Amino acid sequence: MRVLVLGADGYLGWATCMHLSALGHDVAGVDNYFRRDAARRLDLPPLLDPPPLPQRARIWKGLSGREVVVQALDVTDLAALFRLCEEFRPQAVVHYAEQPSAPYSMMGAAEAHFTLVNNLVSTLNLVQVVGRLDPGVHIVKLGTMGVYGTPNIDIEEGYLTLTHKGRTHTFLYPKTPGSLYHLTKAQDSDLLYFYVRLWDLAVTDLNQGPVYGLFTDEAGGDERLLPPFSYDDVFGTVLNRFVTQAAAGLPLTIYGAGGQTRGYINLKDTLTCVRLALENPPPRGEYRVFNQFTETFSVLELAQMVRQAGEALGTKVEVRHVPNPRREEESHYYNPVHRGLVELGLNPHLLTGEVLGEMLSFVMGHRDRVRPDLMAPRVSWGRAG
Ligand code: USQ
Repeated sequence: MRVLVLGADGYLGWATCMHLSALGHDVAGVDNYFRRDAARRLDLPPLLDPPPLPQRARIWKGLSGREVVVQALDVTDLAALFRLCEEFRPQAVVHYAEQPSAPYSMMGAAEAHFTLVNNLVSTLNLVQVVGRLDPGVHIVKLGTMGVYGTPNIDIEEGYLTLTHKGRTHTFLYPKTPGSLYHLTKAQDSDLLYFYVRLWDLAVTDLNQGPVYGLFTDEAGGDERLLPPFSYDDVFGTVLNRFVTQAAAGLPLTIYGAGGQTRGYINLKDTLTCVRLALENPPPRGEYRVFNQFTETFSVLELAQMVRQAGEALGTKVEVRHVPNPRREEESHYYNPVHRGLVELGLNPHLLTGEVLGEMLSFVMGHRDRVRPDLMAPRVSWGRAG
């Protein structure tokens, strides 16, 4: 299959390119390097800062003999995306080219504006290009579990069937996002659903929970092929932060009471899920949604697991509650369905003490690079001014 990966430089992008390339697919990857530039501008260096795409593509070719075509390209540039697709003629496109951080989107007006424009225009451009060149191209968009929020009923996989005054209809599951970033992910889903109904596109929306991990089969022992691993308060996700904090002897930062529960997934399983979605495309005219996570945990539970894993390695881990900078429920019902990907063959890597121990040991080996000043949350969800 010819697969185009938009957002190939991010946490998931390059790992996805290698995974698909190793399976024999022809892969092209593009990125505008937003996240790399923003991390530099905001002085938030990741623990691992892999070389830019052309260098990684060369390393991968040396290792595997396989070519991944890479290019600097901004997906909000419609003409550039059109030219690329005309040339590469993808059969499927994996869309990661969105601003991925909830705190970044809540920093101020400029960041909110960038997030809204980037995330919606990139999705709209993809739809326009696919619709015009070949509406049969399968669009696999990375969504987020955060679009659902934390409703007091079970979260279904994408849709909800309602009976109202004796009549029944199936709608997209109601969305209650908790940050501007998450709101844009609800809006890009609506955009896709709209064009699926209009133009009979074939779309899979992967509503993913927070991802953790560093290791992939394809990177092997070559650190230059590992993903950018952020642990700061803007681009780092909670479990990667906790592991880094524990490895560096810093207290774990639980925001508020810590009852916030989310669906988590190992990076390796993300790659499998994307592959499964690509190998099993929906028919044209279907907007298919999968809830992409493997286990649910509260923040408190994660902290306890990291503490235990740290202690097993002889490290004492302190857990600290800090005032929650976000507006979110700290104690709530959470029971999301996640059947679709398991039915397609996902066999999850669960969060065991061993998995945490491996991550901790790796980060401990790089603890001299950890900046303690990047741990406290600095972006508040409060009203501007
Ligand atoms: N949290 C802490 N301490 C920390 C960091 C976070 O208690 O040091 C809490 C947050 O308050 C939140 C939970 O952990 O309740 C998850 O936060 P997160 O920063 O790991 O994840 P989030 O901001 O929701 O966003 C991340 C990714 C995003 C993805 C999303 C999936 O950045 O791209 O879409 O996870 S989900 O959370 O299901 O919406």
